[in-house]
Amino acid sequence: MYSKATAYAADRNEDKEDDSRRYKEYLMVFPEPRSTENYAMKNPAIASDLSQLSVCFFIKLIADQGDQFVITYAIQQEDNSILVAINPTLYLVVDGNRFRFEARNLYNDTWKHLCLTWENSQGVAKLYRDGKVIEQKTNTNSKNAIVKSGGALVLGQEQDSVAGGYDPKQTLHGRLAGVNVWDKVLSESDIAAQYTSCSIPHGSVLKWSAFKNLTHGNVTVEEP
Ligand SMILES: [Ca+2]
Repeated sequence: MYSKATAYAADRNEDKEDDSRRYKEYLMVFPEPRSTENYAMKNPAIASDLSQLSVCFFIKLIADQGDQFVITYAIQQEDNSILVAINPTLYLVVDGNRFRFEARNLYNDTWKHLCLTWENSQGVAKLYRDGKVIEQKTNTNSKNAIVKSGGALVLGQEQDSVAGGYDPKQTLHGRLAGVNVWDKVLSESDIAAQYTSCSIPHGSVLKWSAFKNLTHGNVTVEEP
């Protein structure tokens, strides 16, 4: 017998299977209503200055709701030291310098694996989706820029001061897993391996396991 209830249960099971396949560790749910109370924060987060970096994560977004900030890193001198935001395309900010990518289809309620890399010799950033590089952007203002150590890294909110200045219209609503940060540009094969094997090496600068007990408000953790 086919009913709405069994169809719903089947969908839920598929969702669960998909989630646990992707996230052997755990995932974080950023619920509605969007609120400045809902975030995860590591403060201080980065121990050494960075002249290059890689940020990778899995994300599942349901709808375009304007600005949704995934990751923000703020220091005293620069509240936009690192930003990863989606509205409706993805943009990266490094030390106040913006890279706007053009990839679409980020909202269809399926998991995406996204990686961003940046280095300060050429001021080049790359966006990877599901293990493949899809865009490269140059911002020459980011040449020689440095991401300074000692700031706060927040998941799900946009900081206008260190660990504060949040706006409910910039809050993340969705699911997040496997957020890791490295102090180097990962190779294309490293990133492809993360996506295909779903095994996430721990970031050298920040690793996902560090955030598990750092949630606030109604952000919840789901384990496989
Ligand atoms: Ca800001």
